[in-house]
Amino acid sequence: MNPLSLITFLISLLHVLLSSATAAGYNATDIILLDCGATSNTTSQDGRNWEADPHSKYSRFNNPNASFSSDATRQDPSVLRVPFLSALIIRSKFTFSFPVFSGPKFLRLYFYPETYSGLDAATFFFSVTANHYNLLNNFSASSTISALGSFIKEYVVTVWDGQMLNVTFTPSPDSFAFINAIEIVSMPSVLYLRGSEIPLVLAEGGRLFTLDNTTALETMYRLNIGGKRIENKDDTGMYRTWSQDEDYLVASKWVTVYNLSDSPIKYTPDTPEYTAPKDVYTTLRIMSSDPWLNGKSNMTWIFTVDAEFPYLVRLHFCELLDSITGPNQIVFNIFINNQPAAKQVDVFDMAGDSGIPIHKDYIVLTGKGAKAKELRLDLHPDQSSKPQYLNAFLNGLEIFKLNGTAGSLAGPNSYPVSSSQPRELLPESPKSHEKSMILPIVGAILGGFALFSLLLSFFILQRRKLKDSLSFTSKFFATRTSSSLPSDLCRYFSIAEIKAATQDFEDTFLIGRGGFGNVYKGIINDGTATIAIKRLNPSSRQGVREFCTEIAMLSNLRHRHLVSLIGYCDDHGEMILVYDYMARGTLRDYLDGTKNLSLSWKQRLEICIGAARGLHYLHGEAKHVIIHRDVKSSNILLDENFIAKVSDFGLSKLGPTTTSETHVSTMVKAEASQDNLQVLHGNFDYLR
Ligand SMILES: *[C@@H]1O[C@H](CO)[C@@H](O)[C@H](O)[C@H]1NC(C)=O
Ligand SMILES: *[C@@H]1O[C@H](CO)[C@@H](O)[C@H](O)[C@H]1NC(C)=O
Ligand SMILES: *[C@@H]1O[C@H](CO)[C@@H](O)[C@H](O)[C@H]1NC(C)=O
Ligand SMILES: *[C@@H]1O[C@H](CO)[C@@H](O)[C@H](O)[C@H]1NC(C)=O
Ligand SMILES: *[C@@H]1O[C@H](CO)[C@@H](O)[C@H](O)[C@H]1NC(C)=O
Ligand SMILES: *[C@@H]1O[C@H](CO)[C@@H](O)[C@H](O)[C@H]1NC(C)=O
Ligand SMILES: *[C@@H]1O[C@H](CO)[C@@H](O)[C@H](O)[C@H]1NC(C)=O
Ligand SMILES: *[C@@H]1O[C@H](CO)[C@@H](O)[C@H](O)[C@H]1NC(C)=O
Ligand SMILES: *[C@H]1O[C@H](CO)[C@@H](O)[C@H](O)[C@H]1NC(C)=O
Repeated sequence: MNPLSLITFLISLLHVLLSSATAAGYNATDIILLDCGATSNTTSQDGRNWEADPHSKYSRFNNPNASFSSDATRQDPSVLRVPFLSALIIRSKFTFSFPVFSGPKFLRLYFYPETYSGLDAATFFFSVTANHYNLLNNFSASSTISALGSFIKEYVVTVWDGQMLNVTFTPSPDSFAFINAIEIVSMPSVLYLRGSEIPLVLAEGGRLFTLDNTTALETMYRLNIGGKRIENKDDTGMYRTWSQDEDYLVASKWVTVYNLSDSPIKYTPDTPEYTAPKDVYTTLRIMSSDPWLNGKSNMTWIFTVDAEFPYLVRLHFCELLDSITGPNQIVFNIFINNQPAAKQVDVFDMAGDSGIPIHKDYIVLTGKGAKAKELRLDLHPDQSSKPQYLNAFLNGLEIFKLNGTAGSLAGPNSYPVSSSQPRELLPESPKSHEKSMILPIVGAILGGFALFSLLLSFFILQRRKLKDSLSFTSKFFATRTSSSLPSDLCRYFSIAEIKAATQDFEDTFLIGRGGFGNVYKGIINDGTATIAIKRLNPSSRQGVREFCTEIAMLSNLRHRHLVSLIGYCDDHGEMILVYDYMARGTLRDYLDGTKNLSLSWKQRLEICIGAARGLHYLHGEAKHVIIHRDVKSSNILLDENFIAKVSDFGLSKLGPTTTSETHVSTMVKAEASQDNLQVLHGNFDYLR
């Protein structure tokens, strides 16, 4: 080892040592973990100790008859026992008073709506306040989509000098309140509520909004864009959770770049180490390699929010790509709810170097009406500044709801729980008398197994390998010539490759047969990737049209709940489609008992919601609404984690270009039951 490399080695060792010593980034002054209803202290899976409160340290001023402890009657194995098993059931107004230092705090409320001592939490309605902020009003914990299991609501509330943090639960008349656990963690006072002026995104533009510590926040979304989920213990000391962004991304054809994890992150006084964990900055989502395509497209995320509240949108950026070494290489515009939020954003230029994280805050006001329930973020390359690459990227995102002028953060319950509205929400399903919004879909999908399956099933896929996306990225930064269509979206396979993958269509590789041909499992990339190969029967005239439809439709679609088309082959008169392999096969196999394994109700519900999300994506893409026309259980495939993927687009039609023309002919396939299909093809807005 020569002296220079020894020095480099020592410096990097020092760097590793220093960064692990300050890995937490922030040391909380207050951490209170209260496992409500528990009789003894407990430890959760993340290694934290939860305090039981049998002697009412925090709640001694309440009437002892106001509450009682109870364990959930049944607990789903996917729900953590600590702190979700036990709950405090509250009969009348009940206050916890937490002694904390002054300053902003994260207040996290843990809920698991189940049956407690014979009382079904689905029937509970209650309100929650924290000091003078109204957090929840006549809230039903079962009405949120996350009520499929347990969930956590996170708030930011500032406690003033000499105050306690009082959290009060008030049951609605003739009802109960409940709470499974309460977590309080302090945060740096300048993290979110800096008292600074933040650009207000408005049609007129130019106005500023002062966000200070008199306002309380509710966390709506916190995403590690293009990266993996970051668990609370891997946060910077504040126990925030960062989720993946796939479910909110509109066209997921954009590239994910990750494993830039060797690059050092240079934190600054403006973006100190506690702002976000390193993983947020080392992963990102970036547009395609094709400048022509990028110039015509937006990279878009859509979020469901409550109308009539202001929102704080924080975008995290960090330039780490090797090819970006100066300003004016990637410059883009940011739109929020179709209004320009920032023009000519050049991350390298703003940060001053690569590897320096920055974040940008915006305030958006939402008005009334259905449209206001959506918060839409668009990134679009800026052509006017003539950057070197026409591209845009994002590393992380946080969205908070701000309290209204009256100090309330309480929105309506997400689902109408009464029976008065389903008709309105499902205009195409006049025969539906179901009271719940979820039951019709369950019914439709379960009912789907009565339909006979004509089409083929094809199975699990392995996500395309990391190295593919990285080599692809370096490829597109290396060449700047624009091609007509991105070949990366749909790979061309030669018949020789297909034959190699299936040992010349050997029977042992056969995984399905159908009217249009056979489906084989195939192995490619030196045995590192498994694919599903659908070989259409060349004699089928119908097949030619469906072959083309499927390529045209699917090559442009990427969504967590749609089967991805990897490529095709039309060599030597063959018509072959190549998909991700779905390890668990079709939903139908589970419903009709072909597979000796039955799905839990939770899995069924998640599959229904997944399939609905996939269909919603098809229906919701503004430019080309796609009507599947053949939704049935044999066209819903399951990956190894039982994530539902809608498949088989051979019969799909492009719908109207605007959502206002709702009455296109969407004639469904012959044998299909009109009712089921209409329920599934109805308006899925409420599921988002
Ligand atoms: C947090 O506490 C640890 C141990 O007490 C200390 O080593 C570290 O420097 C502290 N970090 C910050 C950001 O204050
Ligand atoms: C439970 O935890 C609290 C706070 O950590 C502690 O004060 C108390 O002594 C513990 N109780 C038992 C029984 O260990
Ligand atoms: C609690 O309930 C019991 C029995 O119902 C009653 O005797 C008692 O007075 C109540 N205590 C209070 C403080 O209301
Ligand atoms: C609230 O913000 C003001 C101004 O930024 C600051 O002086 C004050 O200390 C903050 N109060 C608390 C309790 O954090
Ligand atoms: C709470 O919501 C339920 C269901 O929507 C409704 O029946 C009840 O009247 C509401 N209660 C109050 C106090 O608003
Ligand atoms: C919190 O509750 C305590 C006692 O229950 C009361 O003395 C105090 O004034 C309350 N503080 C606030 C900010 O409401
Ligand atoms: C990108 O988004 C903006 C704002 O939402 C919109 O005005 C523009 O038409 C979009 N561009 C494309 C190519 O979709
Ligand atoms: C939030 O509520 C507080 C107290 O009611 C109020 O002073 C503040 O202006 C509100 N914030 C916003 C953004 O309206
Ligand atoms: C990225 O690479 C590092 C080593 O360079 C490895 O430890 C880590 O697991 C990789 N991360 C991912 C997401 O593959």
